[in-house]
Amino acid sequence: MEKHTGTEDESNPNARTIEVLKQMMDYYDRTNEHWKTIAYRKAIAALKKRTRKITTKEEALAIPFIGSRLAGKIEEIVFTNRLRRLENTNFDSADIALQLFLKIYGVGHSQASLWINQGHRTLNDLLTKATLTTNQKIGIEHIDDFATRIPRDEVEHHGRIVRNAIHKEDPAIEITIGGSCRRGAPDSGDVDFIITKPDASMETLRTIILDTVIPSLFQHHYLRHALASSTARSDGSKWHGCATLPGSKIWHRIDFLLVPHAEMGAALIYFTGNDIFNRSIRLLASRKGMRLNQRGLWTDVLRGGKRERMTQGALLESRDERKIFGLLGVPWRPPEHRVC
Ligand code: DCT
Ligand code: MG
Repeated sequence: MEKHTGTEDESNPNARTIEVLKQMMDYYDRTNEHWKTIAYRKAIAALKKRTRKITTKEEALAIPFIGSRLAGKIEEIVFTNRLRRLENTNFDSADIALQLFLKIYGVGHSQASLWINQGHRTLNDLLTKATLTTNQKIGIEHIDDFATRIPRDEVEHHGRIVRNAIHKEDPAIEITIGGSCRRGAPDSGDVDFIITKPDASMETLRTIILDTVIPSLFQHHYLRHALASSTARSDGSKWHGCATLPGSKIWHRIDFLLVPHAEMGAALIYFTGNDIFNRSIRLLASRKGMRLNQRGLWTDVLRGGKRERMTQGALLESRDERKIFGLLGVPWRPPEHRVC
């Protein structure tokens, strides 16, 4: 839980090795080679901590989490400035297509691999030969839009539009932009709206947002398409869609996350991220015999013989972000320092 702002440390003597290993890790991640991905992630984390350049296989082998094959690759990178295994993947047309298909909104490994196995290699193949859902078509047609980062001033413009529309219906509703924007990023991939209302039931909040605000934002041609929504949970809801700013043709992804006011602390931690920070703070909670999720920090998780969870545990805190840090025994970390 060290402070981290996510800026790459170019002064790290192993920066080039780490850069190449990351590309190799991304390849294994795409091809679903789970254990190799984990091995590379651990090796990269270990190398980042070194203050001296690791040049030989022997030196690499002395580092925890680095096995013989990976150590050989580190030596290869240092001596040749390249990695043959990585270059081979770049010539693999199926891998290139897989990388492309994984960029389509909502498309995961199983769908992308299915298309590859059916012989598709380009977006045009998909549009002309594959059977697509409406969302997949939208994802393909707007693949460049969704990949376009949203500058911070535009994120704020989205914020004003949504805030005005909501406050016209109910000024007591509170709106926070979470995700990368809350972490202070200069641009964002999407806009994550966290929406809550003190002293109101989720049913009330849902009715206002889903039945009134969203239809009105469609009418004003701000919202363009609904991608996904889940309203089944009695304790929260999400709505994912696309929106355009006035005068712009670029479709951006926006999410509305409806959160009970009593759970705002835990929800803020989760929806602020980043994803790696979330993973590490959850791991910390579980090491301390607690459990953190987007609804709260829990304790007394009773486990059975196979470590399966037998009870939910008792709620320790959910309303206050700072109290959750306190209960975990770590200093409060401002959102800007949650970039891992
Ligand atoms: N999140 C997470 N694990 C994931 C995905 C998301 O914990 N696998 C959490 C952390 C961030 C938050 O949800 C919003 O997710 P994104 O919008 O995907 O990420 P972001 O950090 O806002 O980055 P971006 O600028 O790309 O939107
Ligand atoms: Mg985001």
